[in-house]
Amino acid sequence: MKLYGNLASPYVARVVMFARIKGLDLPLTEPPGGGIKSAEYLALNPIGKMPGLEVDGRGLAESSVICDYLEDAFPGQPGLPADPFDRARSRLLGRIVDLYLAPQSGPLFRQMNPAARDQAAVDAAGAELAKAFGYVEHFMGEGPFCIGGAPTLGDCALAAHMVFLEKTVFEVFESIPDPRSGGRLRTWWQAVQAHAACKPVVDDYAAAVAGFMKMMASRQR
Ligand SMILES: N[C@@H](CCC(=O)N[C@@H](CS)C(=O)NCC(=O)O)C(=O)O
Repeated sequence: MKLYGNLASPYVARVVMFARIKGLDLPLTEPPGGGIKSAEYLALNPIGKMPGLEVDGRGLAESSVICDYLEDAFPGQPGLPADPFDRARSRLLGRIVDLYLAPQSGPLFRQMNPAARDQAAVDAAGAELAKAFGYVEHFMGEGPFCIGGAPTLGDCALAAHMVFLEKTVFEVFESIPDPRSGGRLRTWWQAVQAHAACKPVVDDYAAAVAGFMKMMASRQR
């Protein structure tokens, strides 16, 4: 089994963290043919995005689906809660990330350059992010993790995306606050940072995104 991609992607970071909380040894591998648009990689995953998983020569795509596969194939150390409703809530948090948080990044990326910024567009995206964080907090349990006392799929999706937003939004747009400054998301983040499987992925991923942002800034000059 091979996990393709690199840690500059929040979707790859989601799967890497999920594999770690399950105690799986699943190192990241360079895509076959040298990249995600190579003929070899596209033969496995014609979507041409990372992550991709190869299992006995067969390809699988989409980070949450890959996590679901890992959970089914390696049930030993669980990556989802035991209770069916809690399992659904953990998955739902991943869906909220994908459907309501992630779509705000495109519009905000276009406003990166302060000299050419449309503040109304920033404010609109910021309002959508605030709404989405409200959905997240609504469906989180008491914690400290998203659902209970151990990290599950929802934590992996949210933690990776939170780091992405930290580097690409909260540190860039003064008007968009980091929701981890207080309340439930603060205690959640403290738990993520204190967890032996989550923290190294968070740190490695943060370094990768910081490098990407530095490169973007140097291009703007
Ligand atoms: N919904 C996908 C999103 C994956 C995705 O967008 N990956 C990006 C990296 S963050 C990618 O591979 N982009 C390359 C491209 O679109 O050509 C998932 O959950 O795996």
